[in-house]
Amino acid sequence: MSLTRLEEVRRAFLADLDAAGPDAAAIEEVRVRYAGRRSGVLQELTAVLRTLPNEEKREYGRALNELKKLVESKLRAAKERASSSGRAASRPVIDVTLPGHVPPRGAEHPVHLVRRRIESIFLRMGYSVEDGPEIEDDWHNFEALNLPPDHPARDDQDTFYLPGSSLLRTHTSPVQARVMEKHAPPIRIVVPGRVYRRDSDLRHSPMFHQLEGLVVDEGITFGHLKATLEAFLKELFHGVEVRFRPSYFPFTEPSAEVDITCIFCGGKGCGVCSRSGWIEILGSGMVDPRVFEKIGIDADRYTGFAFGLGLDRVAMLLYGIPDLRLMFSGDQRVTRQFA
Ligand code: 2U9
Repeated sequence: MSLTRLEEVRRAFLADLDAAGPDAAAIEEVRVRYAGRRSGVLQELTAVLRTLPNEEKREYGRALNELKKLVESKLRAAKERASSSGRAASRPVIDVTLPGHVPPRGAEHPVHLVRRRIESIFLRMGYSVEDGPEIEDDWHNFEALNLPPDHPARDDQDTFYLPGSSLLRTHTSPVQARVMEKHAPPIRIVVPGRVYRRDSDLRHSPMFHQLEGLVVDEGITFGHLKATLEAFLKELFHGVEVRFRPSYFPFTEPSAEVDITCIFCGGKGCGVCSRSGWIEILGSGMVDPRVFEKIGIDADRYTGFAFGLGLDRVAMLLYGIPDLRLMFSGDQRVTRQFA
């Protein structure tokens, strides 16, 4: 009889709790009705225990305890559900019809623009574009390029040395050395990339961009160098005149610096060209046979020419950017103009 009562209460409790749903107040009402300390149903059922004959007490007591545990755990679970759905209800509603934030449109950096212009000229001449590591070893950055250990370009002042025996490349030339190690001639490549030197003032940035070129084949002459660089410069800077001046680089012999007529005054002389009418634009030369020997290319069979230019300087000239620092400022008033 009393056990039937427990079963009835169990069913009623489950039904009431079900009816309360996720409503926290309704769940609390159910708790008070069943588990309330003063007049809860479970309290009543506990009072019944004392009135039972001894032989019924054990079984009733065990069943009552089970019912209490059930009520407790079901109430706890219901309350947890209510509080988490309450949090969901208080979350801000997202209005998907509101206009979104339009991100500002980016622009290609002037250095990237000139890099691509120059690459496209050389791609049409049958060159390919190569790149390589910015962290280099002494051999590829210096030794292979005929830069003896006491050469000033190897000074601590110029090179960023890294822990161990590595360094930040001071030019893109080690990439050409690596290409020659891997591929037999004919080679026709241009190599753009970031390079690093311990130099920082109005005209120098510790990181700047170079583009170098290398041609190696049988029968390559200084005539090929001149014709190639003249064609290249006349296409990049429309209508300029080009002149070659003797110079020196450790990795080329003979070497030449190449000037164009000033693109601001047409050669008459102005502030940009220091009244000379000419602007120095690249360095070049015939690959020194000692470089070929170091890398293991037959210097009796092959000759080649190489050249290099600073992309940052070309970008400043082509786009009339007056200050090197503007190039790396990330200032959108500069970059926006290239959108
Ligand atoms: C190999 C052989 C020869 C690369 C060369 C120059 C001349 C040169 C500078 C111009 C301005 C770099 O940006 S700059 O500072 N470069 O004048 N570079 S010939 O000659 C090489 C390279 C690799 C194996």
